[in-house]
Amino acid sequence: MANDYDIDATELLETYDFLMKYIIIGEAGTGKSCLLHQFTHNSFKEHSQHTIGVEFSSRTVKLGEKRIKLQLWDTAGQERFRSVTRSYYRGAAGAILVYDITNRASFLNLSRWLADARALGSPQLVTVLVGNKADREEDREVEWAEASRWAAENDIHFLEASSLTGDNVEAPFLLCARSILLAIESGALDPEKAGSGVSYGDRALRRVNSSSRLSFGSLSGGRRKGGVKIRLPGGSKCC
Ligand SMILES: Nc1nc2c(ncn2[C@@H]2O[C@H](COP(=O)(O)OP(=O)(O)O)[C@@H](O)[C@H]2O)c(=O)[nH]1
Ligand SMILES: [Mg+2]
Repeated sequence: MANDYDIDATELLETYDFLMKYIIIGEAGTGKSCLLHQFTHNSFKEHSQHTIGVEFSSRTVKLGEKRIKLQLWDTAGQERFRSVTRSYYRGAAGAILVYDITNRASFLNLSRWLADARALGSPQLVTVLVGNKADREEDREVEWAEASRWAAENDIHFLEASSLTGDNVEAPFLLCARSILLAIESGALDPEKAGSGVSYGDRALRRVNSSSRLSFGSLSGGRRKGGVKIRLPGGSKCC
């Protein structure tokens, strides 16, 4: 409680328009954790260990004028964790489905992963297929055209990436967010509906009251352009 009004500039920058839940799925060893690490830290994760159950991270991205906070759930690909990881699929808005272009078995199992995600995720789940380890062209076992065809047949997006070099690592996350935003704009997805995997962010301060150490003046001096709506405890807004 003591920190309830401790709102600082960092927290202000953390405000967003939408919060979207993503799951990262696919066989063990395909590079899911490395992909995520490259996306959130801009570096290759050396000595990546098998993920135990589920690990969480997040990153806020900007699409046009919208700030979107991505909640990223990295799941273990191993069979023995399946019942644990599946429970995190619930209500996901986006799925990053990863296979390894140098491992044909990881590609052949994709249907199972996709079926699980579709069964448990949001009804409007947006899936992006990522053929990872594109830097290992000489060891390729899955042709781009074959994967692209499979993705089209299953109505999902597709691209190849390398968590090692960072090539195309941001693209699947942004592509997914863009599709979800389009679904919201077209009315197909309602963020206020439970289980949609998306919620509205509060691009303003939630915990402002008379004892707040942050004055409205420091808001207008901040980096954000345009008016900032502040939700007061009573539910009324001011700008
Ligand atoms: N060459 C190459 N190796 C990768 C890439 N991504 C991951 N790896 C390696 O693949 C192995 C498994 O990676 P990890 O992220 O733990 O896989 P996960 O089980 O799917 O989370 C590790 O040895 C990584 O160093 C990549 O893009 N290129
Ligand atoms: Mg992992």
